Amino acid sequence: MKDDKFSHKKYLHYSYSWVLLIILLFLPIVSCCQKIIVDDDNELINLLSYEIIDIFPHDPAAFTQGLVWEDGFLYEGTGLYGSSSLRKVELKTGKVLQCHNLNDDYFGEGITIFNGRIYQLTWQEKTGFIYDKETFKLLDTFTYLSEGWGITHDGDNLIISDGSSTLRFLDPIKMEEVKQLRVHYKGNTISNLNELEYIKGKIYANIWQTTLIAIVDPDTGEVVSWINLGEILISVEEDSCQKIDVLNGIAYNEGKDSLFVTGKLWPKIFEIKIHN
Ligand SMILES: [Ca+2]
Repeated sequence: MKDDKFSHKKYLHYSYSWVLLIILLFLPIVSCCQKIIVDDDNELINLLSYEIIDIFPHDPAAFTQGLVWEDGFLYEGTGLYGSSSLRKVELKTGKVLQCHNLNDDYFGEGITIFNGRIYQLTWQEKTGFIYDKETFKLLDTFTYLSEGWGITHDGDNLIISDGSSTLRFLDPIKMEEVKQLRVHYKGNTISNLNELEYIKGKIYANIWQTTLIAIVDPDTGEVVSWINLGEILISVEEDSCQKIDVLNGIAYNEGKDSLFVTGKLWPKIFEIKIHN
């Protein structure tokens, strides 16, 4: 159905955006479906602080689903039926240097770059695409049983999220599942895991419909610390002339040990430095 262009995800956002904003302002530790343990001061335990070190333009029409930084360029996967794409983007200008549009039947999701190839998931089509990183030529496809949300890799395996609390590790050659990891925090299951980034031995995950990034131990599934980007979301809401969607997109800049973060339909990308 063409009505699917405004997907379930997007419909939910616009229906509840004001409610969510209030929740995020006053109860930053509560997401729509799960409670995250706080201490006596109502603060998240193991919450890391950060500073914004730079701000760059971002295509406000890009429904960001995947973000990677490599060789001085951003690579971005965008979603929505009819608007899904794979892009190579110039950081300082936001200019799209290279673009591959997906067929209208596919809702693009996360991307990762592994061994010179770009892997891109789709939401409910259970189909992944593998491209040559330089040419964006489609090299192969693969299938998986779950929905596709976020993807990254640890140098050995691809790591995929599907909106649940489970991360799936796939052998990048056979494309077979080799491990599942249930993400939890102080005994509580953490679901809605979305865009991913593997950074220095930990898995960073956007938690859909919140301003939180969970930092996950890949061996135990325990969330070892959190980042709350609520202040960034509020600043973008105040500055943007159009409706924006949720925070989504983490890319690691190894050269500066910094993160690029953005969101769906956000006009800006923020470079932040985490204080460990
Ligand atoms: Ca990423």
